Amino acid sequence: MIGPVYVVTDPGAPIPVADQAMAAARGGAWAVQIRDKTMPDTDLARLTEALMEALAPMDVRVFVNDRIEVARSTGADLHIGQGDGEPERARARIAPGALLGLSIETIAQCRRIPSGVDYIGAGPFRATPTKPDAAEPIGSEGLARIVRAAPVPTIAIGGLTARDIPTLKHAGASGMAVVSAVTRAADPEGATRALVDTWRQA
Ligand code: TZP
Ligand code: MG
Repeated sequence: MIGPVYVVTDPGAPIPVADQAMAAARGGAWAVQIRDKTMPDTDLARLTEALMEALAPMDVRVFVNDRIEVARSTGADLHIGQGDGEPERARARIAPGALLGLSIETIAQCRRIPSGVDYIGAGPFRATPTKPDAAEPIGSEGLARIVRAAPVPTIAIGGLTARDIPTLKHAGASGMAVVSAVTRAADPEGATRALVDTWRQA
C-alpha cells in the first residue's frame, strides 16, 4: 500500500496543480496530496474528483489535505494535521476504503495515534521555506525515535531531496513526502522517478 514517494502539490509552484499531480503519478509516486489552504471546498472537490479519475488507472492514491468534507464528498483519501480535529472523527466521516494520514511533530504526539490512522507524516525533517510556520525540525534522530514509537508506517517530510534517502531508510521511514523537490523541479516527472529509483536502490 505505502510506497516510497508521496508528492504534495503546491498552488504556488510554477506549474498548475493538476500538472504537478500528473507528473508525480507518471514518475511513479504512489500518492499525491492536494494541499491548498484557500481554494473553496466546491472547487477543491471538483479538482480532487478530476485527479482521482485521472490517477486511478495508474493506481495512484489521491489525498486531500485537511478538508474532511471534501474527502467525504469525493471518496478521496485524507491527510490531517494536529490542528485539524480528532482523527477518530475524520475516520468516521471518510469513505470506508479511504486512507487516513496524520501529521506528527513530536514523540508525545506519537503516543496518541488512534487506530484508524493508516500512516503518519513525520516532520519537518529539516526547516523548509515551503512551510515556514512548521514545528521544530526533528532531524534523523527524531525521525528514528518517531518510527520506533509509531504503531503505523512513517513517512518523512520537510526539506527532503534524493540525498536524504539513505538517512531516511536508516531511520526506518517507510517513505518520503516532498513538495518542492518535485513541484519546483525543471522536470517534475523525472524528479519523481529519480526519487523512486534512488529509494529502491539505496
Ligand atoms: N509539512 C511539514 S514540512 C512541509 C509540510 C507540508 C512542507 C514540505 O515541503 P518541501 O518543499 O518538501 O520542503
Ligand atoms: Mg492541516
